[in-house]
Amino acid sequence: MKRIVSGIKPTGSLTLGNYLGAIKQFVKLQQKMEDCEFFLFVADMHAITVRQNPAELRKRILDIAAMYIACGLDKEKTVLYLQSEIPQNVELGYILQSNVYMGELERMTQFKDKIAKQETSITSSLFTYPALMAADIILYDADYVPVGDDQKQHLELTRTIANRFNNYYGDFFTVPEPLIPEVGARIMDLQDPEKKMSKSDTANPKGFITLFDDSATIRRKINSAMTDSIGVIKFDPENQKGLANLLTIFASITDRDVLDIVNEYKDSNYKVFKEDLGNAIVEVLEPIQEKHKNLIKSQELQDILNKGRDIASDYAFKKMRKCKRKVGLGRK
Ligand code: ATP
Ligand code: LTN
Repeated sequence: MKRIVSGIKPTGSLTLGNYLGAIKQFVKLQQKMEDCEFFLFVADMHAITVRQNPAELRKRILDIAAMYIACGLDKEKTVLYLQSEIPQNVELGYILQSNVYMGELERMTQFKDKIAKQETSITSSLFTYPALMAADIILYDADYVPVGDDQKQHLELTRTIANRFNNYYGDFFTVPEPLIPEVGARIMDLQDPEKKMSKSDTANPKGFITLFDDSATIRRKINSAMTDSIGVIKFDPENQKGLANLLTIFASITDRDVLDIVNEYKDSNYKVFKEDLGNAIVEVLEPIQEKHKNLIKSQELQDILNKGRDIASDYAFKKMRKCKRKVGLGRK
């Protein structure tokens, strides 16, 4: 049986970008690939690579866990867990740090972008982040890793690290394949379509829609999304970046073809188009929010996380015991 592994960091409220680029893909894959096992986790260890308020972090961890289920993942078929509850993730992360080079980590664009924004107080864990991410994946012998476009480079490095380990110590880890959606892999900021919609970018809340925004807020943010003065509805990511992003969101959230939507609105105007898009988003998010509200305080969610932790832990424990033996650590 093939295994699919992916995670999301609790660094802020989940955005529409996280939903369309990642969670919605998980749900689709689960429906399509029936013979696959799904290991999905909340990457809480990754969140503390930048300062987090402990109470807020704990709340967001559960928010994300509940959101996975509220968005339609099948709780029976999903092994759902918190990264920090499986100590072997960090243990393997350390071994992989010893199998990745400074030069490789320095080339990571996510790291370069984050230091460009943050300027001071860069933690060493932010730098070594890709080694822990590689561990999250190869510890469970993932065959596939569904992620948004921004994670492509990290996945390539994961493959490099896994191959390097296998070449030196003998075949041991499965080398994973990324799965990047055709539409929705890179949702852009609503106010600045040059940059990715990001949940930790709290400076401009009008730039992103969170999965917790109420209907009025969603409609307002879509209505004020940046477009252009051309005024014609067509898909032109070169010259109409903002509109192209909105068309992508529309296509992805409704599972329609971009060109089909362009055709429907080609004689219409931005105002009508935005109103319909706002409604389409609300229609999808409202029931998700309702489910999330019921789950968040439930024993059911705790039970799902306990079960997920036990299954993941069992696999991780066995794999790590063998891994240490391969590397020559310990006494036997
Ligand atoms: P941060 O802003 O803290 O860096 P993030 O939202 O970019 O967070 P994650 O929470 O780690 O990053 O992302 C979880 C998943 O969502 C990943 O698979 C990532 O590729 C995907 N994702 C994040 N932002 C977008 C986006 N704007 N468009 C499409 N997919 C996205
Ligand atoms: N690095 C990712 C989140 C992440 C992840 C993973 C994704 C951590 N570990 C393992 C897939 C598989 C991010 O920043 N978006």
